[in-house]
Amino acid sequence: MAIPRIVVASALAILTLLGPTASAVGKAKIDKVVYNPPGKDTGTNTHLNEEILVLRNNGDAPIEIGGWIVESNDKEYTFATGTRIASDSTVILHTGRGSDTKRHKYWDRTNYVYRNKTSGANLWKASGIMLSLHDQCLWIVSSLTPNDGVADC
Ligand SMILES: [Ca+2]
Repeated sequence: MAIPRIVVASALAILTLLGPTASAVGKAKIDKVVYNPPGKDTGTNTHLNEEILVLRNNGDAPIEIGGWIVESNDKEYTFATGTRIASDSTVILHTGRGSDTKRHKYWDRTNYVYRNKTSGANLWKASGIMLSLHDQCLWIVSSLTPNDGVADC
């Protein structure tokens, strides 16, 4: 059991160093990543779209996320100009192809993004041309930790 605890401690240390310390109010954060949806990785568009990353805004005002980037496993998705997370709501990024709505965005990929092994996803905030690491979601997969393919962050 020692190794996973060390990894968790390191991950928390990284979050402490890099993550904002403000409360969740008014902050867009990664709420959940379904990095390994149930069933075999068949690569169908339906299954690709079950691989999701959920951004949550717990605040009382909408948050503009146009230009913000989700990055994982050397792959990047940039939210279109004008994208916003409504107050007390979520925006769900699906890996596969689809037509964007206010709450559901589609990466339009033909293969998976998130590793089914220990990995993570980063959310980069855009301020003009500057990008800063805004939030991070890490997941640990080992024979010692139960794994349902979902990272609650
Ligand atoms: Ca995956």
